[in-house]
Amino acid sequence: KQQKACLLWYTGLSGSGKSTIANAVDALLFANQHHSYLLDGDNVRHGLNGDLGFSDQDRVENIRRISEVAQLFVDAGLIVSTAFISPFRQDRALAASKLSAGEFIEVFIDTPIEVCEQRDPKGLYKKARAGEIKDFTGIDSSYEAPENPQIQIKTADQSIEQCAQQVVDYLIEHGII
Ligand code: GGZ
Repeated sequence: KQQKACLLWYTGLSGSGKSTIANAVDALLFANQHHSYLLDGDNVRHGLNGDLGFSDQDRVENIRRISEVAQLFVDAGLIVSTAFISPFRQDRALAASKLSAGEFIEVFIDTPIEVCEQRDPKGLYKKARAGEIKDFTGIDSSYEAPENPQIQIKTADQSIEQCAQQVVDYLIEHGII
C-alpha cells in the first residue's frame, strides 16, 4: 500500500494516553495494510534502554537512542510511532532535526496532570506524592509542553477512537497515507 515514511512523535505526561492512542493508530494503519512500527516503554525501556533510569541525564539519553532507532525505521520506509514522555523540548527538537520537513510529526497528548493523576492506572502518581518515587514527571521533574505540535489531542473529552482518528485524518490530509 502506498505510504510515505514518517515519524509520529507522541509526547505527554505519564497516564496521558500516549501508548493507548499510539496503539490504536497503529491498529488502524495495520488494518489498512500500511507498514508501521511502534516504539514504546514496553519494547525499549526494558531492552535497549534497560540501563537507564529517570534522572534528567538518563531521560536525555533515552530519547537520544529512541530518536536514532526511529530514524532507522523511517529510513526503512515505515510509519514509525514513538510513545515516550520525552519531557524536554531540546531533545524532541534533536529528533526532529534528523528528519526532513514533513517527516517529523509531533503529537502532543494534551491531558492535564489532574486528569492523569485521577486516572493513575499504575498508582505511580500516588507513590510519587508519597515520596516513594523521586523525579516523577509533573511532580518533581519537569515537563516542557510542545509550543507548536503538528497534532494536539485533548483526551479528557474524547474517546480513544476519536483521538486515534484525529491522527489518521492528519496522515490522510498530508498525503502520508
Ligand atoms: C515518569 C516514570 C517514572 C518517573 C517510572 N517519571 O505511565 P507509565 O509509567 O507507563 O509511563 C511512565 C514511563 C516513562 O518512561 P519514558 O521512557 O516515557 O520517560 S522519558 O521519556 O521521560 O524518558 C511511567 C514510568 O515510566 N515511570 N518512573 N520518575 N515516569
